[in-house]
Amino acid sequence: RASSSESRGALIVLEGLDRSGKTSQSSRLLSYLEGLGHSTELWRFPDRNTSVGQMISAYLSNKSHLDDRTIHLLFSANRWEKRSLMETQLKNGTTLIIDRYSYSGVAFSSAKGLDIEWCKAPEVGLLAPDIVLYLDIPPEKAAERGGYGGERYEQLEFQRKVAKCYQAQCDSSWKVIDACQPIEDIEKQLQDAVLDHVIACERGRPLSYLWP
Ligand code: Z5A
Repeated sequence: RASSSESRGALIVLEGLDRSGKTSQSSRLLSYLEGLGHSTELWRFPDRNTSVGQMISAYLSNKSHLDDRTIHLLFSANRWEKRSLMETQLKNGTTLIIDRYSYSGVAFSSAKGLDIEWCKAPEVGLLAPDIVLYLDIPPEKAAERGGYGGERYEQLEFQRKVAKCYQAQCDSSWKVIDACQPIEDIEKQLQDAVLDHVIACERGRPLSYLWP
């Protein structure tokens, strides 16, 4: 489904395992697009600043315990509470770089054994990214980077399952980048991958909705 064909910002999503480099690369991409004169913002999910986000944060830091389906729906609600602002900003011409989105929701919850279609259902109707940049790293390599902290999902065995659940979602619309390359090489590849999308959105590519 598609709507209007007005000029707008692009919705760029970065996905990948913990420590794959999403935070580092999102900031670099932000500087690049801003440097070219494109109005750009960097967002991340979970957004821990909202009341739902605070519940998620308590869960991730093991300060609270929630049923697997309950936390899944909270992650989704955290995206829904930002959806209208997301649409407003895109229609204002601002490109959004988003560090994690619905694909994280589906990957992490289905890695726990929840049915993938059940996991995808609450995401229906959220805005679809113009491009998903997947930073691909073997879980063992990611674990070697900076060490895992104490958050709930930061365990090698679980990250292996998450990697498989990402693979199950990957299609030809994803740009898969080898995240074991030097930071600057990845940065350049991401720049090359996004520019056409930013321009196509400026020229009026219609918004689309999950799941396209
Ligand atoms: N979650 C969920 O279950 N459901 C959902 O719907 C959503 C999320 C949205 C949130 O974590 C947790 O919530 C997450 C998924 C789950 N759990 N896990 N695991 P988060 O978003 O707060 O944290 P994170 O995404 O895992 O971020 P991170 O640990 O900060 O990783 P990162 O952003 O991908 O990597 P980084 O900080 O850019 O880099 C990590 C280190 O590697 C750092 O020292 C860098 O300097 C280094 N690095 C980066 N790139 C390279 C290269 N190319 N070579 C060498 N070293 C590098």
